[in-house]
Amino acid sequence: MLSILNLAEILLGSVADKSLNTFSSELPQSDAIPTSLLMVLLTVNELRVGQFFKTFALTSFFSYVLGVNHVRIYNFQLLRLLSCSRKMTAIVACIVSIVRRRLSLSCNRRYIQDVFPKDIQPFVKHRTLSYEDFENKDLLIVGDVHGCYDEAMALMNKVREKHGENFVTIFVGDMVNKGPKNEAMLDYIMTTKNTHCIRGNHEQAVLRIALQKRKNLAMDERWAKSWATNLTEKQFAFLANLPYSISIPALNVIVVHAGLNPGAPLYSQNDSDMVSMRCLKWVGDDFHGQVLKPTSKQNDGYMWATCWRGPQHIYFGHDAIKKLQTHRHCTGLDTGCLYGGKLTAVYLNVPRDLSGAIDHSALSREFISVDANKAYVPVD
Ligand SMILES: [Mn+2]
Repeated sequence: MLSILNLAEILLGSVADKSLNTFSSELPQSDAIPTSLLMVLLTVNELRVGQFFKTFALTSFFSYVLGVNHVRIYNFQLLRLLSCSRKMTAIVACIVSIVRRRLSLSCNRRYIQDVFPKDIQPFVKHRTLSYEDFENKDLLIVGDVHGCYDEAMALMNKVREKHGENFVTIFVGDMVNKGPKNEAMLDYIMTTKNTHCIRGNHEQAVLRIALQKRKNLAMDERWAKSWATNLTEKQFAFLANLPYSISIPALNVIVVHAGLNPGAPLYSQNDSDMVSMRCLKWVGDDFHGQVLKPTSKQNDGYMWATCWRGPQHIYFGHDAIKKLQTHRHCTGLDTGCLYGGKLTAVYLNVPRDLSGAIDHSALSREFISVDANKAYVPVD
């Protein structure tokens, strides 16, 4: 009996140790192990019911007085060495978890303030285009433009020549920044009818620069002369309200800039993942053991798009290195126009029957692309 419990203890300790390693890069997803469960593991070893209740009461008291809802203990073995009695173990556990909790909260807060301050968050994170939004129209989804305005106009003309004017356009994000004609592109997406845009990591970057300028905060040298420091109120408000995703239930399609975590529903996706993820890799989680978590690095684990099993088809950009990606349930449209590649769009032909309902059996799609005029920046 004792050895099994010891084993459980060691296993729990090792899972927790892994979570310590990933702590700095991941926001805590859950507060994991509740006090009572930990205390059971801590005391049941001794198999003394009286002692168990005493220790439980002591820890609960500390937790309550100090305002900690959940107590985490990261390494039982270490705590055992540090303290000579069960009471001491409970006290040390409380102190460790309180310190960790405080650190984690302040780290979280700093992270959120630095990366996604509320001034640049949209009112609606996930938009839905209803049937009425594109009634009797087709759908065009365009890859990462990065201010390559001339190529974008060439692409739109090519689409119009082939299919006429009867379509709704969605840009997958990174419409601006890094490229040659950012202002012109921004003006185009703000003023063109039937055009929707997703937020990409570069819209996010532009907003951050603009916000730093507005608040007279210290700015990175690289960005101090950026075009983004001259955004007007209207441009700022437009970019700040770009959603992270657009869903089109009638076509079973979601458009997002970088990707979605297949393990979470849309409303609980992490903001930074949606604009920057490329891969999924296994990492230790406090409570669930090994889970797949998004990472923005190239070739770190699995390509997220190969892990997405539907049912929706996801259109995304952000990954210029991999060029056009056509997976069963995902399509990657970033073909590196900025780097001298192509600007690619997909045209979804949406036929209607006589009653006006979408005829799903006759849906078809076509990739349309134009070559970049030149390589504007080297691949980084
Ligand atoms: Mn991007």
